[in-house]
Amino acid sequence: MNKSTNHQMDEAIKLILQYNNIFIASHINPDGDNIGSMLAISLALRKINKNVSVLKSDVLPEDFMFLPGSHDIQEYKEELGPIDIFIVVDCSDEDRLGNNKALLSNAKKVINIDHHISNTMFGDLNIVDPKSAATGELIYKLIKKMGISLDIDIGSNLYTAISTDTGKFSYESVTSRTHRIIAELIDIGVDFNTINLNLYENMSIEKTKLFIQSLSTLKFYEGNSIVTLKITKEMLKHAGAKMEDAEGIISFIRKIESVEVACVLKEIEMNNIKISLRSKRDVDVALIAQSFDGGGHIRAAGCSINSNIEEAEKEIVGKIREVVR
Ligand SMILES: [Mn+2]
Repeated sequence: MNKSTNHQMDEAIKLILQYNNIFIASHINPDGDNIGSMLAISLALRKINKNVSVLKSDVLPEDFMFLPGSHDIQEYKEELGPIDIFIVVDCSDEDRLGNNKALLSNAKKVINIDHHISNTMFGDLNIVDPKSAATGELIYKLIKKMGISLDIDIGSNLYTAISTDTGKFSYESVTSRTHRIIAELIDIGVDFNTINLNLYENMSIEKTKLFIQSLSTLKFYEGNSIVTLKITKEMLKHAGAKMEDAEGIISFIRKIESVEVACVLKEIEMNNIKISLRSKRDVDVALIAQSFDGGGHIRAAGCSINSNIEEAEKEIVGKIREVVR
């Protein structure tokens, strides 16, 4: 974290100490870093007697409902009172707040805490550090700097935030600092074994059935360096699954040894296909996604194509081929 980010954090602490009614919101399609960061800071601020409201901007995946504090997450309503400070975590731009975007203008002050390089700096204060492996690392630092003691509930949320955003501490973004934070969480007694069981060994039968069905659509191109997989509405119906159950299948097919680019096509509607892309070593999939008005990171990106799933597959494979060759 550089000097100016440090300064932003000091200013944020002053504001938090000065005001009482603090709102914290998730983003749309919330992930482990988003939910874990949000819950960790909310539990910490309650320890210093702040009036904290934790808001959801979208449906929360069931997988995270084991987290301490998760049952206090609610939808915004006016009865919650005035918004002194609105803290937004792991959210690269205002649109990711969904309906809660409107609250930005109701708040006296907005504190934006994130690690996406693409963050639009929409806050009054912006604690944005692309070098952090997870927003959870920044939340850890903020809590420590405020002198609030970590406990198992806060620690379990921080562990979840950092573990899920780093592929279980394996991505290039991980530093020795990441491991030192985790070491401290283990020292205070965070039950990482149970958390890992909840996060990673908890696949429903419906999801399992969806995986099995969708694997029959695997197709390989360019000497097995490109792989595609399709998930249709028909498959969901058959498996009794939801589209969110497709989460994780792309990292599974990227594991295939010859694969450089993995592509999953999801049929949201007949002529609305959502495409996820992952690469392993050389290909910048963000560039591929951008040519279909999508975006993302070098190793993980996405876009949409408005045609049927077969057509969409042809189009995206054509584009990937240009890059892989
Ligand atoms: Mn994150």
